[in-house]
Amino acid sequence: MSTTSSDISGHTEVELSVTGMHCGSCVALIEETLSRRPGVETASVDLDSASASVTFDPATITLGEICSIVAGLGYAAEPATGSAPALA
Ligand SMILES: [Cu+2]
Repeated sequence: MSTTSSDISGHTEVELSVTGMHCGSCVALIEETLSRRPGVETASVDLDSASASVTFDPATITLGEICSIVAGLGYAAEPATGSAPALA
């Protein structure tokens, strides 16, 4: 994945763009749900920029699963395109 980067420990950090959040409760829900999942090291959600930074172990959980977890909470998540300009 071009939007992920791995360090030598095997952990991967990805920036997600998350839509559908309206308040701090949304942020907390996503952060808590993600960070409880095995394989997720850290999950940091930013409401203002509608983005999430997630560090995970790709041997345990995949980027697709992370997006599905967020979708299951009622939001939409997709890898942020670091190189291409967003449509906003
Ligand atoms: Cu909310």
